[in-house]
Amino acid sequence: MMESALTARDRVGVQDFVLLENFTSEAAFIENLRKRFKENLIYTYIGSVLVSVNPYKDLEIYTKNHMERYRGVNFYEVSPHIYAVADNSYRSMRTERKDQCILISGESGAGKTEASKKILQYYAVTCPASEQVQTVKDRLLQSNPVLEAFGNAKTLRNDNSSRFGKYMDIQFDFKGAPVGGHIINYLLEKSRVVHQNHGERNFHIFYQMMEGGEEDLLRRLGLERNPQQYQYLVKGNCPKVSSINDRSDWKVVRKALTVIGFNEDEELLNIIASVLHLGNVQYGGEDGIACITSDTQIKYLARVRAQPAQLVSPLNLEQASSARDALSKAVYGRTFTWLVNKINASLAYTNYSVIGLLDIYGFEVFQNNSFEQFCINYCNEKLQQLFIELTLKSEQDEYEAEGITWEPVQYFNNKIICDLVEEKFKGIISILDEECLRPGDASDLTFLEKLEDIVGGHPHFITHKLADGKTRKVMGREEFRLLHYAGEVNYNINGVCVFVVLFFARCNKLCTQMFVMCMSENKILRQCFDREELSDKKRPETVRPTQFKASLAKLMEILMSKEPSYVRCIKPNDSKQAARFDEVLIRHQVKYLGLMENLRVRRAGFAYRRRYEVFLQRYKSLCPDTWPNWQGKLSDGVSTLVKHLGYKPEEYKLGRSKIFIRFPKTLFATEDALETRKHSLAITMQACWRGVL
Ligand code: AD9
Ligand code: MG
Repeated sequence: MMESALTARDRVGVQDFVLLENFTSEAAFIENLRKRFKENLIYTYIGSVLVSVNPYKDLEIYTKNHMERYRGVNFYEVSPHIYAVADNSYRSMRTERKDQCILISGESGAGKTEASKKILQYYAVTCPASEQVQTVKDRLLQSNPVLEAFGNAKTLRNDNSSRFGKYMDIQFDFKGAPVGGHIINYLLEKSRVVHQNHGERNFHIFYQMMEGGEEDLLRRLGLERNPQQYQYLVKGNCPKVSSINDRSDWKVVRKALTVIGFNEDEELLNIIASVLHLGNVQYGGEDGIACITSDTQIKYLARVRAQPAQLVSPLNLEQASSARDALSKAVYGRTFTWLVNKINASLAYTNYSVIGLLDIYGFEVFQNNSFEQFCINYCNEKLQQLFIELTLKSEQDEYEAEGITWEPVQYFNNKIICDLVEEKFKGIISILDEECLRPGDASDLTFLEKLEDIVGGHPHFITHKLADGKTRKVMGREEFRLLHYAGEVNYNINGVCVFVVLFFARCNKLCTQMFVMCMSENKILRQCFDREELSDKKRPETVRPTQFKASLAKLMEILMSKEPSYVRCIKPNDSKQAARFDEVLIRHQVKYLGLMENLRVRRAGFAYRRRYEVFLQRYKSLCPDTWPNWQGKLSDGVSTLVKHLGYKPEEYKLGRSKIFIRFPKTLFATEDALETRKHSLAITMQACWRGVL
């Protein structure tokens, strides 16, 4: 027996949360997600925002046929899909000549990177291509395995976790063909180079090289085919991962490097090997002064220009090991940035129309949160602010400006938290920066004291000190808590700021100089560390927080200049299993992603709005009174047009300069009418031509 439409909806839920009857209920929201997830329907809209739940299994929904199905069709006519978002952005870019960006967010393992790859593949397959364009497409696609090898790692949450943030511009020519690209990387998790938690790994490239590297390559690099031999690879005690084939991935990466046009492979691998050797450098020594005791490593490191004696530095054992690790991190981090620049050069970017893809780490809350999490969460705070700016607030502001009645939606504006972090002189980053550069007795604790002095009274900042001078027992003395828009996070300041930043910068410089001297044969390294920086003329790299703040501000600027689309990714469970819907975990993410708030605004607002002249220009041919040209006031023209089209009063509103349409279906009907007219016009034209010929 056939299922009725009603029972079908009961079974699979609604494909746009806007259609939920009880749209303010979180339980109804989650129930809808659950129903759809059970049916393998992983995508659902909130208006134009796509919500995606990671299926943790391969679904047959990414074939070429699927891509064709989404090409050039209206957003709401087909079932929700990442391809619909990709296509919608592409068409808006083409028809409205406005740069686009697609912001993908969600926590680790939620499917952000997979989503961004699917979008890229969609463009690679569906956009027009010439031979030259094919090369760019290949390079765009091949940049992924390379960056993933160097920037992704197995973590407890995700076997292929991106340990850096990525913004990628895909650039299109006037025919709509992808002709270039540009990548910006953010905050590579460099600490992973020297330390991994139990059950986690270092970056993939180390294991790929060790598993897949040819015998003579490994011999030249002085490496043994055994990760357990290397201090930097043993900490997580996890050399093999069942879902990863390092050997075949190695082949993929080598091929990708060729496609991108690399000819410095060996030098690049030399650096990777050097980092491993560096990790095995042992220190010994008397009188508390460190000197290197491991000759073999130095032989490969130095090749051998400098004598081992030259590498003795006036540091004690602990300082020497810390300096060595700081150096390894610096070398790896800069090589990564060099790699990104190299890929960018191969993508030959110039400024046409652009679609940007942002795949950036979601909110992170661990047992122990350090400076790394602070930066990541600050970034998410900024992205939320952008979301609020661009959708919630601007939507309300626009209705107000247009004189359209609007029921105000209550929402939490997280600007107050962004200010707490980034305000000049008074924000956490400024305070940290100042404390780092202060000579004398600066330490982690003086930093915390300064924080207490300056931002202690802020409603989103808490330490162990209570206002009445007593202490808050549940909090340690070396941490502060931020009340983020998404929830509370305690940050440990131990070693986070002054020590790491200042101390490492100082002794790092000494070692860096020596290292670069030793490795001066290596072109890549020579480009990574410029001479001036090493010669004490430049300020040391003490200002990482400020640099990060500046790069985020720049990112916000880039995003603000574009029309955004949003993909919100959700992880269904913590065990990477298919078909397991962990309600507690999902509810948490719905909250952190601000989805309920988003839904309330969408439901209260209008689906579509356009300036009168744009609307009239596009649809005037559908009404004899507005065709070919409307001579009167624009608003009267639009009013005449929509009345002719049979719009009902509840379906639209006319503002000062724009028309607002409440439901997508109204607009689709108008679009369809336009298509029909074009089609019949084309047939008439053909008939005429035939007549002429
Ligand atoms: V992290 O913040 O980089 O740690 P992501 O990027 O959000 O994280 P990722 O895209 O890497 O997560 O997805 C994690 C894993 O989930 C993938 O390796 C796939 O095994 C799985 N996944 C994600 N999306 C899909 C999908 N659409 N279909 C099938 C998927 N599997
Ligand atoms: Mg990722």
